[in-house]
Amino acid sequence: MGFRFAQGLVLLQAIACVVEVSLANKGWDSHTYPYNHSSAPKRFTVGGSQHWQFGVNYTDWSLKSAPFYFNDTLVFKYDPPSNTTFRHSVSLLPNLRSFLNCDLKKAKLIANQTQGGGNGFQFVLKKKNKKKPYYFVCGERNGFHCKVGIMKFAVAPLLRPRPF
Ligand SMILES: *[C@@H]1O[C@H](CO)[C@@H](O)[C@H](O)[C@H]1NC(C)=O
Ligand SMILES: *[C@@H]1O[C@H](CO)[C@@H](O)[C@H](O)[C@H]1NC(C)=O
Ligand SMILES: *[C@@H]1O[C@H](CO)[C@@H](O)[C@H](O)[C@H]1NC(C)=O
Ligand SMILES: *[C@@H]1O[C@H](CO)[C@@H](O)[C@H](O)[C@H]1NC(C)=O
Ligand SMILES: *[C@@H]1O[C@H](CO)[C@@H](O)[C@H](O)[C@H]1NC(C)=O
Ligand SMILES: [Cu+2]
Repeated sequence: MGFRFAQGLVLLQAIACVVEVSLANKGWDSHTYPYNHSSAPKRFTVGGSQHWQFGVNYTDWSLKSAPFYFNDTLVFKYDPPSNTTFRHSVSLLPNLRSFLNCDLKKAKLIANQTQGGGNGFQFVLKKKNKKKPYYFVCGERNGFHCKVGIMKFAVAPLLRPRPF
């Protein structure tokens, strides 16, 4: 089930990208294009008002928030460790297979359990990733938050179209 779902996600993202690019290519007539593409990078709070927590569908959130462009910032907000809340963190996984399986063996922790407090942990989508999407997961409980809590999403940033 997880595999089919994630494949669907990748496909949906691909479709979203194609639509976005084909719209952007018509950007010379800004009136036909519903969005105002100012070139300023945007900030996204991951999960919107739900923040980064167990059981929220971040795939859904990312599809609805797309497109993401290079230099946009993702902000992960989550409660610092306490006796009454789940502990979360943010890790990057290296490839689609580890992402589908919530396999943390090669996970790179980018924000520990305390870094989501206050204004949250900020991550800038950099171009150096080139063709590879970013695979974000919560690595807590040895993959349980990723697998069961569905705290995972992929982002493939696009080049921001230049305004004409
Ligand atoms: C796009 O947004 C910028 C900055 O907010 C504004 O100056 C510009 O007039 C807008 N362009 C259009 C076509 O709405
Ligand atoms: C999460 O949202 C995606 C996209 O809207 C959907 O395809 C998927 O079935 C949802 N996953 C779960 C576990 O509800
Ligand atoms: C991202 O921002 C840096 C510096 O703020 C700038 O040099 C670079 O061209 C930007 N990259 C993209 C893809 O917009
Ligand atoms: C949290 O739990 C520990 C051990 O159960 C206890 O010693 C501590 O006082 C608790 N802290 C708070 C803020 O309730
Ligand atoms: C989490 O990261 C912050 C900032 O790098 C650091 O100050 C803090 O000691 C770390 N906390 C833990 C529990 O590793
Ligand atoms: Cu978590």
